[in-house]
Amino acid sequence: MIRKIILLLAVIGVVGQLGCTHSLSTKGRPIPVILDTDIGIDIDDTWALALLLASPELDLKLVVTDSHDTVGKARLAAKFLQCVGRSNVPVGIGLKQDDVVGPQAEWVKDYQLSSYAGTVHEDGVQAMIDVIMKSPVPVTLIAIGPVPNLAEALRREPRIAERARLVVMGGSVDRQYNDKLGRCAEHNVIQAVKAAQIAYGAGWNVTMAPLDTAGIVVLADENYARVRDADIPLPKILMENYRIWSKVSPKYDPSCKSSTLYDTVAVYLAFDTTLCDMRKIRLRVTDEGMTEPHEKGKLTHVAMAWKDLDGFYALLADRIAGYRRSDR
Ligand SMILES: [Ca+2]
Repeated sequence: MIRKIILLLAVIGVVGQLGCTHSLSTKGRPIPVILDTDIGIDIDDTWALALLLASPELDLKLVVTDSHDTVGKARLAAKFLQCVGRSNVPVGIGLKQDDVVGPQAEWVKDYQLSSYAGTVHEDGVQAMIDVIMKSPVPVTLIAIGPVPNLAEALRREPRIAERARLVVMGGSVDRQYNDKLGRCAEHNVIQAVKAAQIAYGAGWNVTMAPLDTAGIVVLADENYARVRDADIPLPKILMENYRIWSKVSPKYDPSCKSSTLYDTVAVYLAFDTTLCDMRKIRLRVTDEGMTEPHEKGKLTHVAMAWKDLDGFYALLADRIAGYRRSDR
């Protein structure tokens, strides 16, 4: 009887809406993904990593650190993965630019990469290429920072564009939510404009979470409280990092709400898009770092607005607050 009801619901599309998170997985199998992240600068990368680990539609094959001190960032990613019981995930060190780790450096001051139980790739760009080229199914590359690693990977092995798709947090397309600013040169683009021009314009399928949608995500109220108060490792370690990070960014108060969680939207778009108003727009990255519509631009799937932002908040809280390693 229950099966009949489920079948009936499926036919009329109700299951598709309630259980909408499987819409992009391949034949029910988790989607292989690589996370390219500047974790440590803003805290939202850590939230995004938490959401990714707590999303059964996604199979995290590799985390590669991008921008600034990629070695320090690899220590941060590795310690986080280890603390939440996911040291099965390899960590790759991306192209190093400087010695800046960011406000979460305090959390890893005594942690050595050599103590990571999982694999550490000294050449994270090559590891990224290898995962993509060896995968029997297309890999989804989730980029939540500036993208020098991606530009370098495309330079070394252009065929990755045929075997991967890109989901990126970056850009600002219309930004109607803030009339004062209008479209602007978004951080991840302006930090490495040439790389963004190469990666956002490459031959792969590109999905974008621009500021228009990613820039208004702040978890608060009951949904935030569930994550803050959850007594299991993933949310506890996340909150530990948020409290350390907020010492350097005191305008954020971990007792009542999150900071802006830009990067979580890119992770969400890697497995589902139904909560967003998606548009196909030809975009080009200008030398000034703008992502503007242009007739010769790259056809991009852009999350232009939220259809159900409250639904996304509930998903974010449900997953992070409810994550247990044994669920995987
Ligand atoms: Ca980021």
